[in-house]
Amino acid sequence: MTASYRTVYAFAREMHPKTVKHDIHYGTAGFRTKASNLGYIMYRMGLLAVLRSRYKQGVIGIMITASHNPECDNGVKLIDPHGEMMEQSWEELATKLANVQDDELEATIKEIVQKYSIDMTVRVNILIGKDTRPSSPSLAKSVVDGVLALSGKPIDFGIVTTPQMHYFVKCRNTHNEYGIGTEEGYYTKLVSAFKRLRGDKFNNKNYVNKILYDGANGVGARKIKYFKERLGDCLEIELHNDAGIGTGKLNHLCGADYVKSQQLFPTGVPNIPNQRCVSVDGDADRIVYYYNDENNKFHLLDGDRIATLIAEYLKELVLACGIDLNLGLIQTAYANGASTDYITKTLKVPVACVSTGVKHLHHKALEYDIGVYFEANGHGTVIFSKNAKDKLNEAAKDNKLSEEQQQSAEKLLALIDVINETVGDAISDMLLVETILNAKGWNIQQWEQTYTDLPNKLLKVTVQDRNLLTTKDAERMCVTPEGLQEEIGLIVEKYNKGRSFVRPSGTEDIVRIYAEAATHEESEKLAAEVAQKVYELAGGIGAPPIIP
Ligand code: G16
Repeated sequence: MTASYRTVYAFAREMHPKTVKHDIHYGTAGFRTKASNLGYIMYRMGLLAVLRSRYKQGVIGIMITASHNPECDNGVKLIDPHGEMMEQSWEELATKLANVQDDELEATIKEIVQKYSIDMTVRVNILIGKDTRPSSPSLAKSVVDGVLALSGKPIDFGIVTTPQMHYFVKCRNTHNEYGIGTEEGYYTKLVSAFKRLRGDKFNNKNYVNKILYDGANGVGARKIKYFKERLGDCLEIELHNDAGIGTGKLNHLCGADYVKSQQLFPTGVPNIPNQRCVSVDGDADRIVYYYNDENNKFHLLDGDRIATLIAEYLKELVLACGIDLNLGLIQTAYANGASTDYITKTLKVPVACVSTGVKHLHHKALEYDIGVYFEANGHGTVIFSKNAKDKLNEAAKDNKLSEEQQQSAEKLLALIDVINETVGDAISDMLLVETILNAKGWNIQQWEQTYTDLPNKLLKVTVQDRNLLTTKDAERMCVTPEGLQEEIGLIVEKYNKGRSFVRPSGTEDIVRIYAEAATHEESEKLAAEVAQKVYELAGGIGAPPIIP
C-alpha cells in the first residue's frame, strides 16, 4: 500500500508535474481549460477515479472532452456508477486534489482514504473515453497513468461521445441489464427501439423523413455514420461538418452551441428553405433543431422546444394508458419565458427551475415518475422511475385493459429504450423527436406553432475574476458584486416583458448574460445594457460592450 502511494508521487514528479500556479475548479461539467494546462489534472483525476470506484464499489467513467469549447481547450469529467455526473460532494475533493502541490498528493490521498474508509485492496475498473480533439490522446495517457498509480485497471473506449460513455458505465454497473455495454450494444438498443416505434410506414401527413445533420466537425459526425448504416431508409440523415481528427475546426461556426447562442444557420450545411436541420455539439450531448424559411429567415427550435414536444407527447401517452404517473419538467433560468408559460398553462405539467448544469436538472428530475429535463441549449433527456417502468410493464401485459391502453404502454416502453436516461444525448434525443414528429405527422413549422418564443439574446463578458460574481435563486438573482442586481432590476424595468440575469460560466472564463423582451431590438438592447453594468461593476476586461 505504501508502495502505491510512493508511485503516486514519483509518477507526478517525473511525468505529470503541476504546471499551473493558480487554482482550477471542478466547474459545471468538470475541469475545462487550455489543453496544454491539463496534463497533471488528468493524472490526478485518474487517481480520484480509482478512489471513487473503490468507495462506491462500482465502475467509474472518465470522459476527456471540452464539449462546446474551442478545439484548443480540453476537459475532464467523472461519471458515477449509475451513469450520472459525479456526486457534488466529491467535486470539492476533485478541486482539492487538482490544486495541491505534487509533494502533497500522497497526504491528500491518504486523507480521502481515511475520511471515506476506502478499502485500497479492492480491484477496480475505470472506463476512459475521449472526443476528437488533437490533445485528447495524450491527456488520456495521463489519466491511464493516474489509474495505474493506484493499481486500478484502465479500460480504454477510444473516441466516443460523452453520452456513450455514460451509457457504458451504467451498463457495466447493471451487468448489462440496462443495455450491452459496447458501442454495438448502444447502437442496437437505440436503433431497434426507434424502428419498433416507427413501424414499417411513416405518418406522412406532413412529416418528411429527411434531416440535415451538422456534426460540428466532432465525434458526433463520426458516430452518426453507425446510426445511418443501421437506420437505412427508416430515417434519411444527410451528414455535414464531418472533419477528421485535427483537420476540421471543431465547433467553429457550426455545432449546437454556435447555432443556439448566435441564433444563426451554421456554415457547411446547405441552405434549403423549410428543410429540417439539426446541430449537435463537440461531444454530441446537446442538440438543437432549426430551419430557414422561404424568406431566408432563421427559425430555432432549441432545448425548450424539444422539452415541450416530449412532455406533451408523454402526457398524451400516459393519459391514454390510464396509469397514474406524475410527470414533471425541469428547466433553468435560460428557459424562454414563453416555454414555461406554455408548459404550465397549456400542458399543465409542473415545472421546476434549477441552476445551470445537467447534474442539477438530473437530480431534480429523479423526484418524478417521469422527469423531463432540458436546458435551453439543447442538453437534456427523460428519466423514468422504477415505479413508472414497473407499472408500464404490467399495463402492457394486462388483458383487462383496452387494446389502446396496452398499446400506449408498449409505446412508452419502447420510448424508454430510445432514450439514453443516463444523461443528455444528442443522437438519442434526435431519434425521440423524430419519433414524435412522425407520430403526430408534423413538419417543423407545426411543431414551432405550439407557442411563440420571446425574443432573447445571450452575451458574454470577460472579467478579471468570474468567481467574484455569485448568484442565488437558481441563478436568477445576483448576490455579488454588491449593487449589480439592483442595477439589473432598474434596467429590466424599462423593457416590455423584460427579464435578464447574469452568472459566471462554469466552462469558460467569462460571465454570461441572458435577456429576453417583447421585441428582438429590445432584447438585444437589454442584454447589452446589462452587459455594460457587468463590465463596470464586476471588473470587465478588454473592449467594453456596445449598446446597439
Ligand atoms: C456543459 C454542461 C451544461 C451547461 C453548459 C454551459 O455543457 O453540461 O449543463 O449548460 O456546460 O455551462 P456554463 O454556462 O456554466 O458554461 P457542455 O455541452 O459544454 O458539456
